[in-house]
Amino acid sequence: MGARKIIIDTDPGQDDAVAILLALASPEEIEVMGLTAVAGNVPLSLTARNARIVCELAGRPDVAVHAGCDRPLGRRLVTAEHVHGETGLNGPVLPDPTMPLQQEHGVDFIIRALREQEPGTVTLCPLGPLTNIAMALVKAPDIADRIAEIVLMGGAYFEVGNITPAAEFNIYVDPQAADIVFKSGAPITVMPLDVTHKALVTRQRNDAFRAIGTPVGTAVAEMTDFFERFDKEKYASEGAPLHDPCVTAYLIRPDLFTGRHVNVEIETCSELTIGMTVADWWGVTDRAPNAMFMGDVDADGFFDLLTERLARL
Ligand SMILES: [Ca+2]
Repeated sequence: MGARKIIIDTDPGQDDAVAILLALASPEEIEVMGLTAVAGNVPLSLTARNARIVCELAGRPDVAVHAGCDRPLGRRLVTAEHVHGETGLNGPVLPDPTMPLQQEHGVDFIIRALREQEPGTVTLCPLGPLTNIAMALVKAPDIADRIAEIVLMGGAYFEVGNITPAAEFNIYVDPQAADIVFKSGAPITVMPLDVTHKALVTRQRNDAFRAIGTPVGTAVAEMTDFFERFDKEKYASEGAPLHDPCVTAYLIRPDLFTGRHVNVEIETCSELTIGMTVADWWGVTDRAPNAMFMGDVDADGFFDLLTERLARL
């Protein structure tokens, strides 16, 4: 089996950066067709810049980076500088990117890539709010049947919310977009907080990144050091959750994750619970399953994979 063709849709974000690095370090399993930036953790001008910084850090200035949507479909943009810092990539000192941003809009790139490739061969990997993916589905409904799989980080069930008591950040920022994606009929695999809150960067795991001894290893250690300060205080946990790399790790080692194929619907109306991922984990409705909703990860296996692969860059 050849490498899976993927498009990473992203709002870097330190954990997005690690997810991208893991993908670029794994050419046997993953062929990165391009990156599309979206507004999320920080505004679009910064996420489009950060995506290029990460490609250059990986020694891959040839990767096509496209800017996508600069705001959610129907709501005011909410960002997360309080977690990720003013630039979104606070922690390491990294040079300004010199590689170009592509002229083509990220949404048009997604549509074109899905139409040009054989149906069922392109996987979308959203790591931020789902605005670009939803826009592509609205603009070109024919692509829904051509998507191999959407593997996304977002939502929560048992862990409930991290930006409001009921909602996870990516889904909360653009619940209308999430609603479109979950109703699209495309095969969906979800890495919710239930999984990512088990992928904690402990001191020992952070030391392992640093011990790689390369610019990538050092940068990843400094990135995870940075957001750890916020998360350790918030959750009183032994380390910060490394959310987005669960998506790219799944493409390499799906056996590290377990979950249930269930119905997931998005709350789009209630101001109290907007952005909540209502997952029918216990099968108490007759609503048809539309997503593989993950619930657990082999965290040691995940960090072993991450450290081994990052050392290649
Ligand atoms: Ca992200």
